[in-house]
Amino acid sequence: MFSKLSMSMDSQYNPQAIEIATQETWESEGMFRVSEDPDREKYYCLSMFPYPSGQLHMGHVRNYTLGDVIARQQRMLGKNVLQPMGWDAFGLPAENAAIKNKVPPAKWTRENIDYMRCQLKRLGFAYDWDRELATCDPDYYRWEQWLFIRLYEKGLVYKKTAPVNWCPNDMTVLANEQVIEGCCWRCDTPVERKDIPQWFMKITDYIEPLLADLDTLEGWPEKVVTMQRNWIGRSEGVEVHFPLDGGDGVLKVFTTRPDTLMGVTYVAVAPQHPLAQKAAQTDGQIAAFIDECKTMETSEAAMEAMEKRGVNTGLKVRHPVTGEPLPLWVANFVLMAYGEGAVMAVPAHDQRDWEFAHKYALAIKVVVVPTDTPAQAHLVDESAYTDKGVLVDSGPFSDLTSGQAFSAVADKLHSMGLGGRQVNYRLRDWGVSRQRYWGAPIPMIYCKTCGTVPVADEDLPVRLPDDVSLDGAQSPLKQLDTFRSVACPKCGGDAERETDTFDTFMESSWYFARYSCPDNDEAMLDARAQYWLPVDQYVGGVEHAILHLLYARFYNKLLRDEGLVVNNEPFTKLLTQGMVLKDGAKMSKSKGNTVDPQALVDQYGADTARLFIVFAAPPDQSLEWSDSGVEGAYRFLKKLWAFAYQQREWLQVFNARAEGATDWTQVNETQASGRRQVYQIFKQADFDYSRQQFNTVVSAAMKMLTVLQRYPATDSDMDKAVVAEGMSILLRMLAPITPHLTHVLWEVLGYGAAMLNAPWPQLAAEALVVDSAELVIQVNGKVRGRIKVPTTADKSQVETLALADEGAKRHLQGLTVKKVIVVPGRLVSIVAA
Ligand code: ANZ
Ligand code: ZN
Repeated sequence: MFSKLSMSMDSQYNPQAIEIATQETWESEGMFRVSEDPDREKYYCLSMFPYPSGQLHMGHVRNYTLGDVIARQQRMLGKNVLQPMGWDAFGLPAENAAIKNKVPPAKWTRENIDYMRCQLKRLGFAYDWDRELATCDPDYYRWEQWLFIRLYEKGLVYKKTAPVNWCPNDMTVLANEQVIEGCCWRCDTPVERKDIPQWFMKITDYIEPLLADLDTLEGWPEKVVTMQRNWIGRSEGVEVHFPLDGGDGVLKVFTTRPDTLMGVTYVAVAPQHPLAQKAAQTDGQIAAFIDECKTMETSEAAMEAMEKRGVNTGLKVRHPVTGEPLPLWVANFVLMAYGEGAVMAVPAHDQRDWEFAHKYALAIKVVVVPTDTPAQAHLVDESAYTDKGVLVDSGPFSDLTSGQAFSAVADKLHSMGLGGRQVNYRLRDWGVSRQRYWGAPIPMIYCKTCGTVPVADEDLPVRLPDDVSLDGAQSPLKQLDTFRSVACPKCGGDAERETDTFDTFMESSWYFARYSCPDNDEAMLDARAQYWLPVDQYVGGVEHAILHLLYARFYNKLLRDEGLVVNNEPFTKLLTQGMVLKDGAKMSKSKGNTVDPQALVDQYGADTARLFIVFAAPPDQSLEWSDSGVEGAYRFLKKLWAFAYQQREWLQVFNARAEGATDWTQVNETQASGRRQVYQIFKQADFDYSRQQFNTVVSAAMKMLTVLQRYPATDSDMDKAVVAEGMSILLRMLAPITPHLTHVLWEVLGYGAAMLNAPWPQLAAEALVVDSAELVIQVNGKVRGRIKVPTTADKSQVETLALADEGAKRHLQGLTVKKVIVVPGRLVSIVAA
């Protein structure tokens, strides 16, 4: 293979020169281009694609270095490796930049992509750039629009009203990031909740498979699986219907503690509950309370911490078993979005209900007592008794355990037609409408005659107009008549386009699949997807452990059910890399503790940057930035270069010799020992690669260089063979981490033209065999001699040999041996007095 590098070698390590030359070779030869090869095992390694914010930060460099190390090693292991890269290009920062700098989001984004692509190339990542995609490409998002229409036809997407953050001054919807401490980021007006119609994806239809398949994700960190499980939040409980007093209908509540049913003393509904809304129409106090709740934060943490407050509606419901009337309250701690938006309150056994009852002087009735100490019923004076136990004062359910009562109450309610068993999930359907400009248009049309009509397939993509000016308040699409006005695909009459755009999680949920066939203009995916998917290794930040990964898993199942992929899960293995810290804090612009990767590469080169990042911490742990660590990485590479330079002449000749393979049975002891050390180190490094603990691979490489430096080649061919072989293992071991330097050394030292395709070293088992071991002899704790013993020798043989050693004998003169301790393979310790 032709190479720009000649066989001559600079005495100095010059990273800039060799890295750029190497990158040009890779690029001109298209070495990272891959295609499907059914005869080879495929390996798809994917790192989470970046948002094109302007420049790479250190977190990106870490993420992409780890992915690249994995991809390159898999290639050396003989696999057909796909490693693509692209851009998560839609989103709010482009709009903000557009407002600030008066550049259209499309232009800003494209320029950032061009710059960041150069940065990635300079770091030497082995990407197949032919597959690059940006999610703002109409060729990309058209397929998302296409799929959305298929899902609409299947009933898997629907429209309903849902709350958004609303700025009453700017008259616009705000993204969560635009709400700063409850106020609008532009004008500081307090933000309100407003209900508007929005599109939803029925992720809840897939909730059970999304849960069940978590068990198949053996290659995922346990903590991520747990986070997903908690996010889905399955709970088994009972739905209870409380008939409304003096009216028809029932109030439905969801409870996980039906055993406490006989202890209910009031019921409470969320401020947005229809019953609360109805009561507010005739009662100003209730209306005012509901109004106050509008500006309340809805995060779980905020709910937990806030003061529990409410108002009595004056309405009553009937207890389903006793028929007793119970007051109906509106309370700020009841969430509209969970269960039925209503709770049966059991102040004796639920702490929130207990606090609320104390505050408003509501009745507290104990119905569960501890199984072992049933007399301790009074303990609800201090707080609620929330554990399970035995039922008391519970009519037909008295004396049952909580477990037995669960079934008995569920069955009883079921037989009365007033409820029954129910499973509830925390996970809601996925709202995908965003009232923003820089996103993929939602392909729907509203016609006065035909209602909601999807855009016809032949009219896809619905392109986002990019000649817009952003004034900062509303999305320009809302006023852009050329975009909005459209003929109805059904009747041809005047109609209007949907002006909302998709949540950007829509694009990032399926890019992994599109990389298999990014050039297909006829279909979303094709047979190539079946070859490459699932992704064998996904690498990214743990901050995406919940939403992105859940949506991508959901999308994968949608694609499967559309017949586009066959796998159930998108990512076989997941590596979540730790954060990059400086002075103990996460690197961030706001803290002013960032290190610019570009400056690092300019000063030391990409290999040093990569080596430091890999060496400084295990991949899943946080990494503390250290300038001296970077220096150390650079020094090591210089040392390796210098050693290679010293040995280059004989290595070139030796590697070019015609004799063929070395006959390793002819090694002498010194040579065997050198070779053994090399392989011992490699064995550990190889294992560390397999468990992705790359930091210790680097320490192994450092150790191996030290070993090779101790075995300088002489005129003996066998001496040379040991060093030449060791060097070839060392270079290959380092190749995935520092690909440029190893590429050059591999070639100039005469090992071959393309390190990229060099085979991964094989463990030579015979090299590890130890025939005899050298033991240290200590007399009363001091080293007095050394002996060679066969590895097969037993303890008493070793003892005899040690006591016969000249050095030991000299120091034992006149003493009596009291004890001999043998540490196999290491030492014999003689205690004498
Ligand atoms: C009565 C009860 C008695 C409850 C008791 C708990 C202890 P998980 O496990 O998260 O599913 N709940 C139900 N809907 C609610 C809503 N919309 N907003 C706030 N709280 C709601 O929680 C289920 C429990 O959370 C339910 O069980 C209900 O309180 C409350 F000793 O019902 B429980
Ligand atoms: Zn129409």
